[in-house]
This record gives sequence, structure tokens and C-alpha cells, in this order.
Amino acid sequence: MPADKAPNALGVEESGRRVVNSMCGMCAVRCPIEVEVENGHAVWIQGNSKDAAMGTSLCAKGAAGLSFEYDDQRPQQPLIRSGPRGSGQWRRVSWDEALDYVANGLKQVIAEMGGKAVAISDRGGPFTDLTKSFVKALGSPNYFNHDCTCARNVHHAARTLFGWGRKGFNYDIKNARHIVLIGRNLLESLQVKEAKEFMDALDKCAHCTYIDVRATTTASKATRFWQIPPNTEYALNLAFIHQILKEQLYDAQFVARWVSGLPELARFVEPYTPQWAEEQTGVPAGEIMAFVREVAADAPRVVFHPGWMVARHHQSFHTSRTSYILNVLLGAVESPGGLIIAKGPGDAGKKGLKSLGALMPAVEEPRVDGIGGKYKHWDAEAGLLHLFYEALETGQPYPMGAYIVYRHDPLSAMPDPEAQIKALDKLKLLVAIDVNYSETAWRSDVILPESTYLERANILGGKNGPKPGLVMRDQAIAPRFDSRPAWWIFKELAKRLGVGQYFPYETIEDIWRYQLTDTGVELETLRAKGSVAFSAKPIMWDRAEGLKFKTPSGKIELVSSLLEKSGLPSFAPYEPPPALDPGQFRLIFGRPAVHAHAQSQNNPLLNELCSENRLWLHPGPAGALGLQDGDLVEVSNGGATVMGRLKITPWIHPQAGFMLHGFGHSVPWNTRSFNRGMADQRLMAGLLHSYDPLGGGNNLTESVISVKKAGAEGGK
Ligand SMILES: Nc1nc2c(c(=O)[nH]1)N[C@H]1C(S)=C(S)[C@@H](COP(=O)(O)OP(=O)(O)OC[C@H]3O[C@@H](n4cnc5c(=O)[nH]c(N)nc54)[C@H](O)[C@@H]3O)O[C@H]1N2
Ligand SMILES: Nc1nc2c(c(=O)[nH]1)N[C@H]1C(S)=C(S)[C@@H](COP(=O)(O)OP(=O)(O)OC[C@H]3O[C@@H](n4cnc5c(=O)[nH]c(N)nc54)[C@H](O)[C@@H]3O)O[C@H]1N2
Ligand code: SF4
Ligand SMILES: [Mo]
Repeated sequence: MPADKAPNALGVEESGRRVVNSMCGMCAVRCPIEVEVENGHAVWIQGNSKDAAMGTSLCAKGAAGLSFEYDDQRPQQPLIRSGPRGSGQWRRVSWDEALDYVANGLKQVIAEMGGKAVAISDRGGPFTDLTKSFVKALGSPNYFNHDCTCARNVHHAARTLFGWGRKGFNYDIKNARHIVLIGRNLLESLQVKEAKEFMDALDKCAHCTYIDVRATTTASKATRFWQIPPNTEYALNLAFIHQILKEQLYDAQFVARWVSGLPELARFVEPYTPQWAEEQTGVPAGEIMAFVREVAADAPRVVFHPGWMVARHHQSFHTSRTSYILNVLLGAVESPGGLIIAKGPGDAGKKGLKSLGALMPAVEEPRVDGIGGKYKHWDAEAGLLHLFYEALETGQPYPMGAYIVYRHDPLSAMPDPEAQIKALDKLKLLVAIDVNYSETAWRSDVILPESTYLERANILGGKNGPKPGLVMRDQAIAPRFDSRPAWWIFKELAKRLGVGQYFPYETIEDIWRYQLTDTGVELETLRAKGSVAFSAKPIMWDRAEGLKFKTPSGKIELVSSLLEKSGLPSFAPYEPPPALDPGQFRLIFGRPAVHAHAQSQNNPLLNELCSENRLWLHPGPAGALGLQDGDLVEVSNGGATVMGRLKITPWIHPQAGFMLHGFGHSVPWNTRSFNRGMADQRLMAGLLHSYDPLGGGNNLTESVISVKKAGAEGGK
């Protein structure tokens, strides 16, 4: 291809320079971007300067977008497996052949087992109307997203208090006087806007109390850092509540008007004194009391962050729920510097996007994970994927035949890949739609390569917040390889499955115009900026009389009617994590600023910045095991062993071992990340079906590891 000319988004040869407003796709945060295109090539990406909070900033991953785009180590055309699953033997095929193959497989499953035997999982986010509508067209209720390993416990905790999920609030960090972060490493596990607002708040002398098992970059910026044993943070929250109620430091007016269940809460937290919390966490009672008074003085400009994925154990739901309760007690709801209720189009007097599924018949079949049926306290919208695996294993409540994994990599993201592979082997058809050779794609029957975020447009998305609006991802350049956008892939499959009438679109613009039908927004207006707001000013409700909570009582329910109806307790006694034997550690994990989950380790630039992870151990226990910094070690749990290097640091609690998530890839075609570092999910052997009973999220931080020098005897 000559360097000064290339086919543009429409396949037409183009020359010259233009800037496209779009959305980053290097992680799921989806920051607004501007892409500079010269002679059909993307040559520069920066934050969308028309978005004031974003400016031109990008994180390192976003800046490595061109490195991803112009790397050849990604699927270049559809592949159908030609050997056993996972053998890495593939046949390169045309789109027609691949789509016919998938459609025939799906038809067979639907004929034998019904539409409900088809499941799909994706990465959640603003564009899921497409995937949800696709399974709806097939008559299946079985849409899932990734969230049982991410924010489900937080989401479900929010529902029991406010009637809406986690995204029902925005955190007004830039105006906060005190930001309390429990394992929320917002300078490394980041969103660009939030990280910038956090730094601005610190510049304006906001306090930050950071609570983690290890020191992070965020810890280094905090005004107070408590390093606590893993899975004990719920104890601290209980003591904070105890002390706030005891010293009557709460916002009595707000609580009297909007909150029910305070006497029950007060009775429940009675035993949880700061002295008691000191025994559990090692944080001195005096410091807890000083903190509580400081945070009360800063109220209501306070954000107790309820966690994004929150430390993942069987009481995480309550960690998150008590963090929300702390915001409520301090009156930090719908007031500047606190939690601001996210408003939807309706709150701005507008109508939102029209669903692609609006004209399809409702699905009557029960979900295979039992949500909405036997589990009424969970949100049926995204399901719980570990319960899908349980159904695969048992065939109950009904057998499943086909699984489409779109923009999701469960073999990296869910615990215990060995157990998952056994369950997935029961499927008649496993299809992956990805832009990389993910672990799951590698073990599927068909890989359908989606065009990258620079090479495609998505359906439009809605964005709720103080200023609700719409967002778009527009196509910047033509696909480099034989890939297709998701909207086209699902439309073509629907056609082959005899439900094409529900996807009567030829182009993405047809879809956009349909989606915009009731919104009053012109496509051209949206395209000019990449987003549009339904309201010029933030919509704030009157805290005295104008708040609307979606609970049955219309109040913030400390005693939750949702839980009580299912016979579940709203308050749970603290359970200390089980004791560890000498030489054992609780495995925790996290992410670096320069990688996204398990998807970016093979990126040429990001791999250069961070090509493998290390196991962090405290010098005390490491010394007792005769281990030294840099040693090659074997890390084991439940029959699974991984090998990697050791990092010895006092900046981790002695009971914990820490490693970055996303390493130890098993796909040889990813030559830079293949076999580099350790896969933490492999060490979660036996945890596929271990989950928080109230939050539903997988207990990812309950794995216990043993460590020994590679090649040494014993230590298992
Ligand atoms: N052990 C362990 N497990 C974890 C975590 C952990 O830290 N440790 N973190 C948890 C968390 S918080 C989350 S959110 C999940 C994330 O888990 P996933 O949702 O599986 O992870 P992602 O990296 O977002 O991307 C999933 C897949 O989407 C692909 N992809 C990226 N862009 C595109 C695209 O434009 N189109 C298509 N079709 N595919 C694309 C990537 O290549 C990748 O294979 O993992 C969870 N699981
Ligand atoms: N660079 C980058 N940024 C990202 C992502 C990414 O992949 N890469 N992913 C995005 C997504 S999907 C998510 S969900 C968020 C996740 O955002 P976070 O939840 O902030 O992310 P993590 O890094 O998984 O965990 C944060 C910290 O929790 C600590 N921790 C573990 N166990 C415990 C415990 O028992 N108690 C306490 N107090 N702390 C504990 C870990 O040491 C870690 O430092 O990040 C988002 N931002
Ligand atoms: S946080 Fe970074 S990688 Fe993620 S969307 Fe924003 S710029 Fe892209
Ligand atoms: Mo996540």
C-alpha cells in the first residue's frame, strides 16, 4: 500500500489529514479520544480536547493504541479449529464459511435444545444492547457479562440500599475534602478523568485515607496509609460506623429524612469497637478514632469509595455495603464532593436510545443461572457466569449447548481455568469474537476477528450521570485485515438463523438513526463532538425533599426489603479470615497502570514497559522460607503450580502474596507474552464455585498459596 494513500473507513482511497472523534478501546474505561488520520493511516491518538475533564491526556495503554493497531500478532481472518480444542491447529477461512459454520452449529443446538441453550457473555458497558438483543432474538434469556469477577458485589450492595446499582452514583472526587479508598488503587487501576480529578483534589489539600494490603502508587500520594491483613477491611468499616454513631457524628437531618433502619444498624454495630478492630486489622484504635473525627469534620465533602472490584472474598458485599452506609451517615449523597446520583435521559426530560430489541418478543424462559427465579436478590440483567459453569457441569436446570464469548476472556478472568475447560468441553459450540488471541479464543471452535476500535464503529451508547447523554465510537481507519465490526457479525448471524427481520440494517448509520429515533438528537451533532449531553448543567436534586430512591419504601434501606424478602440478613457478623499455616500466604492481585487485564501483555510497547509479574512477599516470612529477592520460585495451590520470580518488599502485609494479574499466557502465537510471568487465575484452583453469598461475586482473594524455591523439595 503506498504510504501517501490508503482506503478510508468506507474503503475509498484517501489522502490528506483529518481528525475523528471516537472512544479509546485499549481498556473498558472507554475514554473519549481524537484520532488523527493521515493518508488513511492513524498517526496520533490523544484525549478528546473537547471534553474539559479529559483534556488531551491518555494513559500509557491508550497511548499504545497505534502499537496495537499496527501489530500483526492478532487474528487477521476467521479461523475454524482443525484439531482438538486447544491444540492450536486452525484453518483460515472466509467470513461466509465461518458464519455458516457458526450458524449451523447454533441451529443444531436450537433445534435439539431450544434457543435458551445458547449463551453469550461480553464485557458489559454502553454497547451491550447489541448482544442482549441478539440472544433475545434467539429466544434465550442467557446474556451474561464479566461482572461476577468485577463489580457485582458492589453493584448488588448498592441495590439493597438505594434500589439502583453501582452506576447509580458518580463520585465527585474533584470537590471532595476526604477520599477514603479501600483497595481502590485509582492511580494505577485507573480511569484517566478520575485519576486527574484525584490529583487535582490532593492539590487542593483534600485528605486521602488509603487502606490496602500493600503499598501502591495511590498509597504514596495518600495522607494516611493503613496496611492491613488481607480480607479484613470489613472490620474497619464496622468500627467506623460504630464510632460515628457512638459520637453522634452523623448527619441527623439527612438520616431522619431519607434513611430507614438506623436503630437496627446501631444495635448491630454495638460490639464492633475501635479496640476490637485493632485486634482484627492491626490499625491502632486511637488512629481509628482520630480518622473518624477527621472524616466527620470533612463531611459531607467525603467519598468512601465502595470499591470498583473491591477485595474479593465471601464478605465483600458487606465491605461495599458498609462503605455506602458510611457515605449515607455522613450525608455525602447528592451534595458536592460526595456521591452524586446519576441521572438518566428521563431526568432531563428526554428519551434515551431505542433498543435494537424493542420490537422482538419478550423471552419467557427462565435464566439458566436461576436469577429472577430461585435467586431474587440478584440482578438478572447481567447474570452470574459462575452459575452458568455450574449449569454446564450439572446439566441443571437445563443443559446448555452453545456459548459465544464476545469481548470477554473467561479463561483469564474467571478462577480455575482447568475446571472451566472441563465444563466448556461439554458444549457443542464455543465461539470467540476477539481482537486478540485470548486464552478463551485459543480453546474455542471458531475465532471471529472483530475490527479494532480504530477500524470500526459501534452502536451508540447512553451515559448516565449529572449530565446524562450519549456517546459514540466512530470509525477512524479501514480494517488492516479481514475483520468485521460486531454489529455486522451479529446481523449476519441473525440472517442465517432466520431472525434477520430483527436486524434490518445495512450500515451502522442505519442503526444509529434507528437508535436516535426518540432522542431529538441529530446524528451530525453527535458526530461533531463524539458525545452529546441532554442537559447543559449538572442536574442536582433537592436534598431536602427531591431525592428519589428506587427501593420499595423510597428511602435508603439499611434493613433491605430486597434481602429480607429472600430471607437474607441485611447485616452480617464479621468473620475473620481462616488462619494460615506457616509458609502459607493469601494470594492477592491487582493491575499495573500500563496493562489492561490479560489483553495487553503482548502489545509491543506495553510489553517493553512490563513483560512479566513477580510474586511480592514480605521479608519476614520470605526469610523464614530461605528465599531471596529475585529467586525463581514455584507458587502452588490445589494442584496448580506456576513459576516466576520473587520480589521481597516490606510494603506488603506478611500474610499476603501479591502478583499483577494478566500474565503467564499460554498462546504461542502471542510471542512476546507467551509463558512470561505467572497466571494468578491458575492459582485460584477450586474457586470457580466459591462466591459471596449476598453479592454473588467470585471469591478471588480466597486462594491460599505455598511458595518454594524452584527445584527445591517440599513446600507444597
Ligand atoms: N485472577 C484475576 N481475575 C480477574 C481479575 C484479576 O485481577 N485477577 N480482574 C477482574 C476484572 S476487574 C475484570 S473487569 C475482568 C476482565 O476480564 P475480561 O472482561 O475478560 O477482560 P478484558 O481485558 O476487558 O477483555 C476481554 C477480551 O476482550 C478482548 N477485546 C479487547 N478489545 C476488543 C474489541 O474491541 N473487540 C472484541 N471483540 N474483543 C476485544 C481482549 O482481547 C480480551 O480477550 O477480569 C476479572 N478477573
Ligand atoms: N491500568 C489499568 N487500569 C484499570 C484496569 C486495568 O486492567 N488496567 N481495569 C479496570 C477495571 S475493569 C477495574 S474493575 C478497576 C479495578 O480497580 P481496583 O479495584 O482499584 O483494582 P485492583 O488493582 O484489582 O485492586 C486494588 C488493590 O486492592 C488491594 N487488595 C487486595 N486484597 C485486598 C484486601 O483484602 N483488602 C484491601 N484493603 N485491599 C486489598 C490490592 O493490593 C490492590 O492494590 O481498574 C480499572 N482500571
Ligand atoms: S484508561 Fe487508558 S486505556 Fe483505558 S480507555 Fe482511558 S486512555 Fe484508554
Ligand atoms: Mo473490572
